[in-house]
Formats: sequence, C-alpha cells, structure tokens
Amino acid sequence: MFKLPVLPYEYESPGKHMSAETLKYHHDKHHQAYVDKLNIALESAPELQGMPLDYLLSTGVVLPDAAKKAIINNGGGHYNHSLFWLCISPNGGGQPSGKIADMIIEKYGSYQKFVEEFSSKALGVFGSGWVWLLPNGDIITTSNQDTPITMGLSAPILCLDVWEHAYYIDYKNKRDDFVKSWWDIVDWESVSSRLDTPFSI
Ligand code: MN3
Repeated sequence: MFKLPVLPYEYESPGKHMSAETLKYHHDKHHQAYVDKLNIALESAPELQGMPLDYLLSTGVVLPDAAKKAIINNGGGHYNHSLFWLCISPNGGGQPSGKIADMIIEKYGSYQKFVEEFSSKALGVFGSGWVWLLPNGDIITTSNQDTPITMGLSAPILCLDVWEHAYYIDYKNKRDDFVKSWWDIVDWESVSSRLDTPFSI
C-alpha cells in the first residue's frame, strides 16, 4: 500500500508564494486521490504489490492491460507530487550553488537564462502537465501525470506542476505569475542532493 507522504513543512509556511489553502487541496485532496486510486489499481494486480513505484513506472515492467492506465496515471501522480513537495521550501529561493550551479551555468550560460528557459517551457505546456529538470541539465515537459522515468529517462531532480489545481486558488488563470513566484521557494539544496542520490519511491 502506498501512502501519502507528510509535507516537510507547515501548510502556512510557503506563505504568499503558495497559500495554505492551495497546499491543503493539492496535497490532502489531489495527491491523496492519486495514492488511493493507485492502491485500488494494484488490488487487481497482486503480483505487483510491494514493488517500488520506480519499478512500476519504469520501462522494465510489463503492466497488466486491465490496470496499466490506472497505474501509469495514478502512480505518476503519486511519484510526481512526492517529488514536487521536496522541491520547495519556505527557506528556498535564491540562486543555486555548488555542483548544481556549475551544471546549470555550463548548460545555460547563467542561472537567469536557465530560469527563462524552464519558465518558458512551463508556460508552453498546453493543458495539464509538468516541467522537469533532469540530472544531465535537460529541461523537458510531460502531459497529464506522465513522468520522465516511464520514458526511460533518469529520475528528475526538479519538477514544477502546472496543472491548474496547483495555482488556481492563488493566481487564478495566471500561470505566469505562479511560475515567477515559485522560483522564490525552490529548495536548491534539495535539488542538488538528487544529483548524488536519485529520487526513489
Ligand atoms: Mn498537482
């Protein structure tokens, strides 16, 4: 049985960048629903129970047809949100330093250019989806709850949820305002740690 992870900060603490109301709905309702539906899907596939989520979403597993779509969608939802909560912190923001900063500057020239590129991809996602930073510095997007590991790519180190439920309460339809504000809560220490220890669940 998969479980909803506890947020590593208080609902109130990201403050004006992400309200407690948004976090409560997003974590307690949306994320919880993915966990619940994933567990229900696995009831019909007992041979997969107890397997790590990374494995269920990887290219190395053949999922039974009856449960495949539900596992990809809800397992992806659980994986993506679990990483998303770790990417932000009330003490976040500012510029990255160390290895992660070197990687970004080597690939994009400057932190600012990287932010522009990532933000522009975030605004370019049509409908619901995600933006990802991979350990090699590539920025990619996915639709719905698709996740890079299902595409055979490395575990992502940073992600941004651009589903409307991630920002509508605080920013209404203004995804660009949400993305701009989100940089002020990105936890670069956490992002950097995933260069050494890939995210796994
Ligand atoms: Mn979401």
